[in-house]
Amino acid sequence: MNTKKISDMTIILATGNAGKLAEVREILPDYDFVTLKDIGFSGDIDENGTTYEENALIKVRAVWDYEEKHDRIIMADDSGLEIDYLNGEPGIHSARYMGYDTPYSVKNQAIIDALKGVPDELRGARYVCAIALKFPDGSEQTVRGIYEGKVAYEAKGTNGFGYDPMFWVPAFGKTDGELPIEIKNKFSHRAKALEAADKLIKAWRGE
Ligand code: ITT
Repeated sequence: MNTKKISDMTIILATGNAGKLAEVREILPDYDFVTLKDIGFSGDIDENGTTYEENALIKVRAVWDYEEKHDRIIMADDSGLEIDYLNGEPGIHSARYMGYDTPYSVKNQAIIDALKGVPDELRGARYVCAIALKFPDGSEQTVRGIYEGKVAYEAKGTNGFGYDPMFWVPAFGKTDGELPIEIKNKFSHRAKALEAADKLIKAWRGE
């Protein structure tokens, strides 16, 4: 991806999710990402949109309203897991599904149990990631990435975060929990959306 270090520029990543932050940093290593904590933002952001893109825009706008100076690009990720057999749920509600504080080991097992006896061809699932960008001139853009998989028969592995132990990636015959993070970060919803976002950033900067 990038070959030169963009040292004169940082990006504010509007997330409180450490798993996302780690992946974003690894996928786009040439940017300097600062977090909500780094800028002293501790407010609650009401993610009341009806699409991933709307929610990602709500997050970047919350940071824009908080910042006095607008001298850095603001980025947000809104993402989720859509399970065909559950009519696309949990979708945009993935973080709050079964309660924010419910451990993912419990959420993952509940989904596997809900699909007990469901054959391979009906176990389709996908991760979706919308990235929103808000540039210092106030302009906004969104991009989306999709990562197709299946609900595993058994949760496996400890890599990644969230639903990864039950997200089966057919091309590798493993769950995201088992796959090395470099592989996930090459093919994932987040990797695809961030690759598109990187192009938009470069275009905005005239590179
Ligand atoms: P921020 O809003 O602070 O960024 P969040 O976790 O609340 O963090 P979202 O509202 O976008 O973020 O919810 C995304 C949820 O979707 C996330 O918490 C996971 O449950 C799930 N998810 C998204 N991408 C994932 C991935 O790559 N691996 C595992 N789970 C993922």
